[in-house]
Amino acid sequence: MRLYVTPASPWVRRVRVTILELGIENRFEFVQTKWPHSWGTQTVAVAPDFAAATPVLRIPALIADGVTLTDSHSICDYLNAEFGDYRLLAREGTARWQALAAMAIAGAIIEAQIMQRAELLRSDEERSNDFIAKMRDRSFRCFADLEKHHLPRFGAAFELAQITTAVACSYDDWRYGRDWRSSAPKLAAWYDSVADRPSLKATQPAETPQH
Ligand SMILES: N[C@@H](CCC(=O)N[C@@H](CS)C(=O)NCC(=O)O)C(=O)O
Repeated sequence: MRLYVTPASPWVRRVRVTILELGIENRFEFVQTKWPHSWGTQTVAVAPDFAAATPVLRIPALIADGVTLTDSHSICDYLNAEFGDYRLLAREGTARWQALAAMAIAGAIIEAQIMQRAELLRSDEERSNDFIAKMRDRSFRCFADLEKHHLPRFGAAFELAQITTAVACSYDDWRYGRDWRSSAPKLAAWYDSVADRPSLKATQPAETPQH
């Protein structure tokens, strides 16, 4: 399978952590993509093989046996079903819906973090501080909600809802260094307790090459 990646993307990271947690990294060719900072507002030039793989032109994108998947949700779902025997996300029932509910909140944080990033890459004249504040508020609200409604259900297994949550926490620390922990101190303690897992250590974010 071929997976298009960057080192900075939290969406890519949740897929890479999933791969490591499933122990299937040997099955992948990881293709690094490059992104000039103009990606925030413009269609940027990409390698022909990446353009051929995905009309969305976003990462992650997975070319698997007989199927191309162009977002992290479907990729994680696919890997969990095809290679994980549903151990990172229940196949059905209440456990599945609770995990999806938690993932929707953690995913909303990641989405807000990335939208904020794109906004910050705009020129000074174009940038909206209102929009940045809105994205920050959404992130912090969702961190607090994860703590209140979803953290109490986290079990011993480091499954997809926990992977997505840990990636959101880590990205905030790495990209913004802001105080989300005051909104969710118990979530912060949980994150600190999982941050040393090999799958997270091996996928620490780093700046994406621009050229
Ligand atoms: N919902 C998608 C979001 C993917 C996404 O937004 N990826 C970003 C990088 S973090 C991207 O490729 N941005 C480039 C662009 O929007 O042009 C997923 O879960 O994979």
